[in-house]
Amino acid sequence: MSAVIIDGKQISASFKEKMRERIVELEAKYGRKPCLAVIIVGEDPASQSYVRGKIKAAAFVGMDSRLIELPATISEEELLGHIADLNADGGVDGILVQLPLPRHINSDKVIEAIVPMKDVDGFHPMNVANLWLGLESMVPCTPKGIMKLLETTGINPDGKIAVIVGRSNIVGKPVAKLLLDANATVIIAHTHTADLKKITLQADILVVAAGKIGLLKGDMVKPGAVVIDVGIGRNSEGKLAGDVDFQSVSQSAGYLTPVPGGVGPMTITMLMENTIECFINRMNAV
Ligand code: L34
Repeated sequence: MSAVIIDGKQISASFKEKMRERIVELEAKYGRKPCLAVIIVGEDPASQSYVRGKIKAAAFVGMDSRLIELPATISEEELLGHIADLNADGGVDGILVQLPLPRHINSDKVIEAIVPMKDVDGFHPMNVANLWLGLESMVPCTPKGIMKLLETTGINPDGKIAVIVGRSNIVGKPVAKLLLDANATVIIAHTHTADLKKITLQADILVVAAGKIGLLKGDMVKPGAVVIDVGIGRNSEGKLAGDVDFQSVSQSAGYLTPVPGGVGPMTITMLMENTIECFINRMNAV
């Protein structure tokens, strides 16, 4: 058997098409377009590539964007100054600081400095608390994108066993909450999980966000399971690859997201959606 490949690039293109029309309507209604500000610190090639993707997507859907490129040597204080300026700028609806940040900068402090109303990543403690309480909140882009991929593919998590490998604040924890809200029975596995294979074999839906290229092999997947690969890195041949060993897992899984072209494009597309949401919230607040 061979898995159905979930085409994140195509699904994200159709979402962006709809957003493009939506933004024309929003501009007519409110007199301006949504505006996303992205801060990148340093010159990590992967981060630069993701940020370029974000700016490109903003242009595609017809929103304004600002790219703020800062040197890796910038002080925390100076970075916080840039955030304060963007917080105060009425023309900016969304603020994103690309992670990871250089070691001398405390990312928790940076995340907390972003005013929750412009927190398009949904990383601010206020948004995290609201998400876990089931109150209105900004939902982090990658988890939101994963849920949209499932929905678009016609996969309903209700009553299913969902296993998440990885417990990060950006992916593992929030996607666990979203799957729980969708009535899945959720298991979170991580680096200290004793027998990972035993756990992953139980999954009807498997979300792998471990940050270890090729971690999940075909014999760790129940036949027919839905496998979502959140990992992204370079393999020994220098090619982009995920946390899922595509070759072997595509033999046993029922559905599988590729890397590239799976979760990554959806992350960017959900960022566009969150920026529109912040824009509307702000327009209705004044
Ligand atoms: N603040 N930092 C903040 N917000 C985020 O949501 C992110 N993330 C993660 C890293 N740091 C962040 C991203 O934007 C990961 N991430 C991300 C975004 C886009 C892509 C991958 C990761 C992406 O576009 N991936 C393409 C391949 C891109 C390439 O060629 O390098 C794909 O098809 O998977």
